[in-house]
Amino acid sequence: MYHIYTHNDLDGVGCGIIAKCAFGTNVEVRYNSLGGVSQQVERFLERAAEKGIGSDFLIITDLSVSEDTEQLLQAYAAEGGELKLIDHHKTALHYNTHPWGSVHVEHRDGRPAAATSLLYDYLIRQRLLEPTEALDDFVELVRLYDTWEWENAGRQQAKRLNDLFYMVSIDEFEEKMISRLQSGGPFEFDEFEKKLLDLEEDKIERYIRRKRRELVQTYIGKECAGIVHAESYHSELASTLGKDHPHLDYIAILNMGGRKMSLRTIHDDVDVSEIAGRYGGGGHAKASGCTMTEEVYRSFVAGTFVLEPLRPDAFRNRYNLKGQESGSLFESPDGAMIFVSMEDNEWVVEWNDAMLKERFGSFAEAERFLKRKHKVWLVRDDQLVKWLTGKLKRYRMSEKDE
Ligand SMILES: [Mn+2]
Repeated sequence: MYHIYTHNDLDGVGCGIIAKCAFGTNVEVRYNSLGGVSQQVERFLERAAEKGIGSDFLIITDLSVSEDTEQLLQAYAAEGGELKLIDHHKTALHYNTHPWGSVHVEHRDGRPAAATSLLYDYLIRQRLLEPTEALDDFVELVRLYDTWEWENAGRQQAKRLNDLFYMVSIDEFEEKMISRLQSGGPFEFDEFEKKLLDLEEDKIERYIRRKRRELVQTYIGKECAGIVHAESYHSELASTLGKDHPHLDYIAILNMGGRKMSLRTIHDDVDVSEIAGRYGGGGHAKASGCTMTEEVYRSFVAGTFVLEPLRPDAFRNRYNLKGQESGSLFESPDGAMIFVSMEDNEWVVEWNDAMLKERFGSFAEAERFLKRKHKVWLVRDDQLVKWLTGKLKRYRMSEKDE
């Protein structure tokens, strides 16, 4: 009998689905959260010790176990127990020191790996599963979604697969997918699913529009973080907020009910798995997470509760546009008016009529500085007109005085 312990997200359940395609009724699949797997695996090992080692093959996918459990697994393997840990998380690479560890962040051809795509390759290599067009398609969609590649590749279908996954129960999703994968032909959604998915997309859009107005900004350690509370649609939300506010190092999404925090970044020079690691979590460079410990609660929840949400940049302007050499007008939360313009080939900042001593090589640098340090936003055209009129008035008055 095969026993698969895997994650309860799309990639983890993808592993369960292709394992069932390979082994039929000769496999028992258990879906676990990040925190729950060690205990489950230890229980498996206890049962195996009672039954006598030899009849079972343990496969762990898309998840890491605790150090204690790792040692128990090592002992199990030493006694002849068959097992394999297949994963794609950078933080799991140390399992490769064990003969049963198989952790690869990338496939041999350089594509970023997902647990489902690694397990699929493994099952094919071991001649335990015959590849088909439908299986290839399904595995690739899961991989595209789990590695974020779908965004750049424009593969909306991958995201829709994940949406569908969260719209039905795991059991229902499993059943639907297995029967579709066994029927051959390319992998497709049926008409009913397409309708459901369209409705869901509208719903996500509305949710994100609301959450956009709840984002707060603060420094946690050296990083400038955007923080928002949300229970659903973490990936979509983080990607929208990250693009809205590229000056933020990462977006932290807090789920109080689930006592979890997800971290996401759009930047190549920020590694959120390292940041999650500080709080006992892990994951990928661009997407990671951890449990909401007391420390996390203090810094991210209690420490930011009094903050006002970030104001978005005006986006319908015709005159007050970013990056104009003649200038762009911003406002800060305490009501200061900030004018960024070009002077002698450098970008300079006028803060309530006084020049700041900082100079910048590009508009983007100036904007990043102001947004990170002062949470400024681009004001609407009518505020620019009001500000210019005020300036003109003061200028005339001073001329009269002379
Ligand atoms: Mn995964």
